[in-house]
Amino acid sequence: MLMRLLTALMLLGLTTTCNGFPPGKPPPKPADEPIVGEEQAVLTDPPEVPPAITRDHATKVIIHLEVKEVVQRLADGVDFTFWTFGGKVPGKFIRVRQGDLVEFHLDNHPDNKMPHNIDLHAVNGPGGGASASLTAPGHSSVFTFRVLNPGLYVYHCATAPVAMHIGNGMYGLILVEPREGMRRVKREYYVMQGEFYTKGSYGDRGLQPFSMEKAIDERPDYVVFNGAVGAISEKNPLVANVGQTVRLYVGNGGPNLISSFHVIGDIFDRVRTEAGGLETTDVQTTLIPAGGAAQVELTFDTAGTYLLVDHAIARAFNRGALAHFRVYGDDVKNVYSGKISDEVYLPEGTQIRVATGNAPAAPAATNKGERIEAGRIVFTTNCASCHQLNGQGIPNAFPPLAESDYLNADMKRAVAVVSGGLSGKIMVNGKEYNSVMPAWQLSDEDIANVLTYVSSSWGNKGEEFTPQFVAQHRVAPTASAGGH
Ligand code: HEC
Ligand SMILES: [Cu+2]
Repeated sequence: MLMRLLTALMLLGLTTTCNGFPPGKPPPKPADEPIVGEEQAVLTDPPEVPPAITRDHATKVIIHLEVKEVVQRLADGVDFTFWTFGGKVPGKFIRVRQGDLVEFHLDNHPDNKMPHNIDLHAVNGPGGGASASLTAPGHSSVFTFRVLNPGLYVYHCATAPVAMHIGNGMYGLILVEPREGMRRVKREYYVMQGEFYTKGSYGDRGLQPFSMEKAIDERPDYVVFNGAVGAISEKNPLVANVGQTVRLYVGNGGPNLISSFHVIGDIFDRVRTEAGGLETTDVQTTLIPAGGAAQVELTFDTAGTYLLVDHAIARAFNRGALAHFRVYGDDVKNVYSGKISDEVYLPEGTQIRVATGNAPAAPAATNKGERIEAGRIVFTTNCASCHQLNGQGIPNAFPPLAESDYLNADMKRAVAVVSGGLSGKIMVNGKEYNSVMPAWQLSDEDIANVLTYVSSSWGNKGEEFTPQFVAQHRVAPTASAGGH
């Protein structure tokens, strides 16, 4: 009986551990494991992750990480001076094995203006490396540490003012594989949230300086994944096939906000909460503290585009915390049918909803340039949620205002649409829309400004609408607003 059990165990490969330690003896403590050989770490930019570790022994891992201060895109038309670990935000992904001895070189590029350092949460030792690595521009510091705990750890700059260094993008992740290895999955990605505080508000163009005041007040203008609005966009999504298991290494650099990390349209099969040793299952939204991480695994069950968001939802739809995940393969209809039918639902007597709130009295525009500038603000606050900041609308739901033949054909009708609302079938650029646009309680001035802005943007005709013109052609909001 005992022999049979032993043979069965041997067949299963359970009598030799996969971490290379002989059976029958407790393995050495990670700090006491013999170091065999040395190697240069493979570091990757987001969203890539270095290859899994196949070694069954500890080694000396040499890491060179270069700090670079670079001007890069934060959003369309918006640049920012990022301080980076390796040229991108977040910084290079580092992957080591528990028991390894890391020889860390922090190189501060001579063109940089600031001293920097690094605090790795994977370090056991005061400051996590911070004081040992404080480095002036044009210098390089070296320190070593022994990797004792497995897990996924944030690293960040800890030079004063810390909120400024982290707030300029100085963070990344280091993965410590446990000695017994990790479950292999088909795909792995590196995603890290962080927020940005700029002098101007969301979308204000040009090179935006960092705002220390907003950082201290925790009032970010941008909350993004991988360093920019749209870093993981529809054009540049994460990808997988239906049925493949995907592991996401998700970090939150902060500096201040916590993330309610969620994937719209899928459930995390497994989550290592706070990237610790505890694995939990069937999670919808996982909380990632500032300076923390989570390791999530999911399998998409039907094809399509899924969205990664911070479910503190204004951040996703108004501040940039949105990423695209494209899943290829079959539409599995018994899992998800997709839209079966769509009709407008307007019960008898329903009025088109009128947006409430009094339009604030702003100083009147005195020329077309001022009108466009004022109209841009009216647009961002009242129209962009449906027609989108770039005027492209949303297919099948909100028509485009960009190069809109409907808009350009008739100025009076445009005034009627915005003042009185619109419902029923319309054709815009050859596509049919059959929906409802609410009437807007906006002043003549605001309607004139927003229509002048729209007309002067995205390839439209460039007409100027005056408040007098709006006053002549505005209509009262009614349910039949679409009839003119
Ligand atoms: C709640 C979503 C929503 C908001 C917000 C919104 N619209 Fe619309 N808009 C629509 C829909 C839906 C239609 C199409 C209605 C239909 O199918 O009859 C539309 C149609 C239009 C059209 C005519 C079609 C075209 O593409 O040219 C214009 C012009 C327009 N909107 C301008 C605006 C302006 C300006 C604002 C801001 C003051 C605004 N909309 C805010 C949903 C919205
Ligand atoms: Cu720094």
